[in-house]
Amino acid sequence: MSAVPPTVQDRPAGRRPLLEQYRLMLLIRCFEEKAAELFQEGVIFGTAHSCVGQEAIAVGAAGVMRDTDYLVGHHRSHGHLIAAGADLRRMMAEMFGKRTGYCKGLGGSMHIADLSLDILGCNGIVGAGIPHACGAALTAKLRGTGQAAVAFFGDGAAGQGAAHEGMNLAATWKLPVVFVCENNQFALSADWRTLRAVEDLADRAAGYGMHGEVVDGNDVLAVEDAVDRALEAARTGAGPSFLEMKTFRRMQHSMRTNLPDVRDPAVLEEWEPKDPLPRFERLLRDAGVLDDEGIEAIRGDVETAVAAAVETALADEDASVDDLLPSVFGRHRRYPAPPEPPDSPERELGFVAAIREALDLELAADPDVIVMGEDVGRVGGLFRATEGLYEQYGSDRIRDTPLTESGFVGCGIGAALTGLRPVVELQFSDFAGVAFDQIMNQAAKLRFMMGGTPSVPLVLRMTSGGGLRLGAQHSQSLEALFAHIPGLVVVMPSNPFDAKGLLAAAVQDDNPVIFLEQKLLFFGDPVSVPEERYAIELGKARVVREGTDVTIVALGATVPHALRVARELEPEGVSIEVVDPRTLVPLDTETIARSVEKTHHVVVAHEAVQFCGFGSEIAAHIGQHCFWDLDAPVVRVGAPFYPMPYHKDLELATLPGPAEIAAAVRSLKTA
Ligand SMILES: Cc1ncc(C[n+]2csc(CCOP(=O)(O)OP(=O)(O)O)c2C)c(N)n1
Ligand SMILES: [Mg+2]
Repeated sequence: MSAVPPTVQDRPAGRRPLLEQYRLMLLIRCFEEKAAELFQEGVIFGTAHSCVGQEAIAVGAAGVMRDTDYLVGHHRSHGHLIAAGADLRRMMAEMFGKRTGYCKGLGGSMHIADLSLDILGCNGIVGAGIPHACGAALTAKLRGTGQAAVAFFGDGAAGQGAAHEGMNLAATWKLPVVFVCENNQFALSADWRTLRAVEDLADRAAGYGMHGEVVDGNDVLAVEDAVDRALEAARTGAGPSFLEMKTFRRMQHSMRTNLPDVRDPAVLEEWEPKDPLPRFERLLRDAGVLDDEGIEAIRGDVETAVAAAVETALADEDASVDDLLPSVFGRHRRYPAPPEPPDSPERELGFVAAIREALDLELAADPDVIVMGEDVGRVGGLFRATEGLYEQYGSDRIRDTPLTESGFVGCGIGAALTGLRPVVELQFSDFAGVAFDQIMNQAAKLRFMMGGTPSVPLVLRMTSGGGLRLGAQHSQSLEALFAHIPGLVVVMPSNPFDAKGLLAAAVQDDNPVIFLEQKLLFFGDPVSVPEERYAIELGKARVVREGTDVTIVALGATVPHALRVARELEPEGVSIEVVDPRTLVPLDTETIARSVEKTHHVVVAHEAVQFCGFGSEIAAHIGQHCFWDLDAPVVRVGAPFYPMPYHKDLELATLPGPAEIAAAVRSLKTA
């Protein structure tokens, strides 16, 4: 499996000069030793992971990557960053928690990124960056830029679902990615020999249908050679490669050094003499390229560089609270009021048709918009929301994915980070569970962890709620779960007109948007929808019906129920105002408060389980901020606290409908 690496003499021309490679390896070593020292002194805190012993991989790979190739790191990535040209001072500053740090002190060692150098970020979730590299490679492939992506990860990470999903996706789509597995023998305390059944991790490549190779990761020339060949294959359309770099972690797992080192002493003994730095030094001496004097000069040079980085970073301003909230979301766009819907039955659309029209118009308007998901292509989506788009825009932009929610959501994130606007469909919001790390820890947090710099213009469309007798794993309304995570915009339209305009805004927004399409609305009457492209500003509620006695704040599929209740109770002399928040994050509390000020009575209704549902947040907000406007406690209407049952009657009894909302209104008026 492993190729014969070139010697110093037959090393191909055009590679980074040998002395520069040596200098970079020494620079990384010096940086890491200084960082470990500062950690022990309490100047660096939290956690940081030393790559001492693994420098040849970072330097060898970066040496043959183009400046424009994408780099995705992991938790042990200082070496990758330095080899790719990251600024030492900004790296140190980040670890010191300074505002001048790469992430303004909001991310720390594990999240350093430099998008200007095409370094897409590192990761505190083992294996999670792998699908991002696939997404970046997808951007490169679709744009035909000739760029490739290199993903670094450990032997432990190679076992993660995201790793398998990403690699399968990359191989299936022949994406230009190189997967560099740094097998440093251990995953925290676990010896890699106890974590796999194959001989070498690279053997797994065959299972993905890609080239696999074992590489001596402590030989910088071997690394250069293998990565160069893999990059060439990636660029020429041969698809990804899996390179298993055998290496060794010389330091403890983390700079905290708070755990006993349980590694087998025999392994340490075997690997210590293979330290890549003295090994390269010997090679260069033997080749007559380096001598004592040269070594001293280079050592002095890197020590000065690291000392200068530390000194300047230490004097920098500390991280600031002013950067916290502005780093969570990119600013939402403003839009003029949408056009009036025409008074013509020919322009009436149902919910799904409105979604389809929005997608069509956004795809037509912006070549960066792509649609991905299971069965979104020729079959047109499980609920037909993408029908006809494959025929119109082709398989590059309307992409059927393997069954790999974590893989394709992560791929969407990588594509979004690199300039595309992916609209990813999850057939059911329940399936978000399979992709939850990518949603919760990646899409939602990347911008914040990177100091508020990147935008992640990703839309995750998913059907939500019950009504189709699909049982407990296909019928949940999980909006409260998403709304609880800072960094996610959560949109929940209640009618075709809003669905079209809100989806357009979601696609054009620079933030990750969870777009919830409630199934019960698919069966509602068609309504008049303007033909042209329009967008509805995110964070603006709508007063769907004006009234004076009771406000019903209704979400999604309960809006039509609330309207029905309003009509039915009118003859009894109850005037009901219906407010549809439309977006839960950001939440338009002003419109809600204005309505409460008028009616003094509030019912909050949604299809989701009432306990800890989003209605609790609305009720709490009203209780706290509109208390003196209330004449009675806020009443919540939601589903009981059990999963959705299958039987028709039981499902009906579980879903809150007009009867429950009407009862809640009556309870207020009789209170
Ligand atoms: C999903 C996840 N599980 C567990 C951890 C805790 N953890 C951090 S690093 C690590 C070991 C990773 O091993 P490997 O991928 O081989 O990388 P190495 O640390 O050896 O460089 C573990 C278990 C984590 N950060 N993320
Ligand atoms: Mg490891």
